[in-house]
Amino acid sequence: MSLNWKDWITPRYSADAIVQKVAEEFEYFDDDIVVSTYHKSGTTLTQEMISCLILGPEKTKNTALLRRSPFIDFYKHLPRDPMEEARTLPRPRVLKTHLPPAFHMRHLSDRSPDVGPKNVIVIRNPKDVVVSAFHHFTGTKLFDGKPIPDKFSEYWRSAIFQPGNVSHHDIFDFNRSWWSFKDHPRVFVLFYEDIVRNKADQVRKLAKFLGVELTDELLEATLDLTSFQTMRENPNVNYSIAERAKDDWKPGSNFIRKGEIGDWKNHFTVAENEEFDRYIAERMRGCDLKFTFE
Ligand code: PPS
Repeated sequence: MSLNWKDWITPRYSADAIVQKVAEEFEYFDDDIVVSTYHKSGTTLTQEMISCLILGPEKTKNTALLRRSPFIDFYKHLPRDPMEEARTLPRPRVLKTHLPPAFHMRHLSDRSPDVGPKNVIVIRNPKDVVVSAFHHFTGTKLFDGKPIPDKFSEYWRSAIFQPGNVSHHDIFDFNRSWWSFKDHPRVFVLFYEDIVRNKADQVRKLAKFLGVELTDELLEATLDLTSFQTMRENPNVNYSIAERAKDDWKPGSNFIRKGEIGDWKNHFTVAENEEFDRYIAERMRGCDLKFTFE
């Protein structure tokens, strides 16, 4: 699976010049950790887990997420360019992107075990991703340009069958292309559903990949700070209650929304679900990546 970054459809949150800069110029260090996900797949939760392990629970608790873990391909509505923000951070840095491996080929093409940033990928089943994205995109006032369909039946078809239409590129290309790097020594793939089901196990694996000594105390603090309830109530993580961003969210919507596996069952009709299942089977043919739907 190879996707050239120039074929990527720039999502609405970014701009062509920004993604080009990430692909060609942004300077990474070998001790960087880059969380790369298709949107709504558990990015924030994973950033929080890594932040606890690398930056420590105190800093994680008391600093706004965007200040300690910049979203480098994002450019809208921020007082500072996130790539600039990243340049000023002490190392090791914890960075976020929503970009596929094609954007990281400057370092991924080197397969030496100690060269290039460590890449943590999070994959979530596409049905729950599309549900989560629907609530995010219809719940904020941030997405200008072409209207976002406010009926779920229109939204999911648009998001899945016309990538780039509502915002992002194709979810199958994205996940298949990262999955093809799963054995790369600097790549670690996590699944959202595994984190929700057994976070302690995933934190242990993550700590091993990151080379962090995980004491019982650190594990405990990480689990506490990344519980759904704690993250929902934390204005440093939840944009819907953060002083600077809360006005962008419509009443009743929440960035840290439900945090469950299988909310798609409350959104798709039986016929829509069958249609989506057929499409998923077609798009995942020949790939051993398996999604968890329930
Ligand atoms: S984004 O906007 O792309 O960065 O969103 P992302 O962080 O990738 O995904 C958001 C979804 O993750 C859920 N979430 C959590 N689930 C379980 N536990 C914790 N602690 C947690 N924190 C965030 C969040 O609620 C979104 O999923 P939905 O299904 O909408 O609830």
